[in-house]
Amino acid sequence: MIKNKKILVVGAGGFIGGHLVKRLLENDNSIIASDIKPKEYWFQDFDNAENHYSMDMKEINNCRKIVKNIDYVFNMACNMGGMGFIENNKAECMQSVLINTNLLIACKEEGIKRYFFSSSACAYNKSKQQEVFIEGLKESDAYPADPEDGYGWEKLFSERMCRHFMEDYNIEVRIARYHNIYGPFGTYDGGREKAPAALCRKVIYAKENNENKIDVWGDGKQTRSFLFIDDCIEGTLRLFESDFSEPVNIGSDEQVSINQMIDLIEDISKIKKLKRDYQLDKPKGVRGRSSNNDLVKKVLNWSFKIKLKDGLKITYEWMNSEINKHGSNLSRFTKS
Ligand code: GKE
Repeated sequence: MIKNKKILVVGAGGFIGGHLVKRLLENDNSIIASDIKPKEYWFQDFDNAENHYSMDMKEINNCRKIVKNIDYVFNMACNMGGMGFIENNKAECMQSVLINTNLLIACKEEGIKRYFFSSSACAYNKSKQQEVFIEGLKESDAYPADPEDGYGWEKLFSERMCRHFMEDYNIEVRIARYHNIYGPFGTYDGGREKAPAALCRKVIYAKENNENKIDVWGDGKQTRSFLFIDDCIEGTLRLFESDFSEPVNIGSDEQVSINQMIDLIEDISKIKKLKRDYQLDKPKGVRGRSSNNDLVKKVLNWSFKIKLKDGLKITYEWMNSEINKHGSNLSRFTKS
């Protein structure tokens, strides 16, 4: 794994960015960490990194200021959230294109050797995700282009921007298409939370308040695969060190319906079976999605390890202790 390098992590105050900084610090790297969020909203904040709070990388001057004497850059920053956020904030999501573009320009000017871009399964063509159980999405399924409106278009466009900076200016790029990453230090309330955290939260509240039902968006039959954060970081670092510069899935191929995931969470919480109030008017996204991991196995000789039930248990226990600490107040993980 990368050692003794000077690395810039943009979006370091976010969920994946925070875990990445932790791991890179453990490997004796020197970390410059930046995020648009003020200090109090960083999910994780390490004293032994050089932290830049409230720094907006949509401003090219901020990119130019911070991309100095750096070996590698990880762009983990974008305005994002679960379906509830991305379906209702398309213009906001698309503006993240400025972060990637300005960072790449600054990297080109400074002669940065290698650059990582965090893309998403939302880049895949929607027509391949219309059935409940689908074959896992292969990297080639992003084209012909018809990604998720707003957020997915930004990701697909930015992937191509990376590719052309590599072709024209020799910046080595690495691009991961993440498939619904979850785990401790993720957003679980406030509107940006994704399904694993949202449903753990609902079950925790039902248990604490002796309620017998929860709200579920959609009919519960829609499917996804979810990747635990530790696998995400491992895959990210392996990809970064590989010589593969095309987009690669970093995801799980353990495809489950939302109903099956709720069953797992109920088992973890030891609550009796809850009634499910299916809300068909809520944001649902694609009907079925999973990751095909043939390419990642081939180019990295690696695939995810942590089963959904084990990752959910860790996540549930972490959230339970956070909710006990904060009560019904919104957590600090709610700010963009
Ligand atoms: N967020 C949320 N909250 N989703 C719920 C809930 C709930 O309380 N109840 C059921 N769902 C359903 C949603 O309607 C959707 O069909 C499914 O769970 C997954 O929702 P999600 O986790 O919010 O987001 P998606 O997997 O559809 O999309 C996410 O994909 C990632 C990449 O795979 C995106 O929002 C991005 O976070 C990311 O790109």
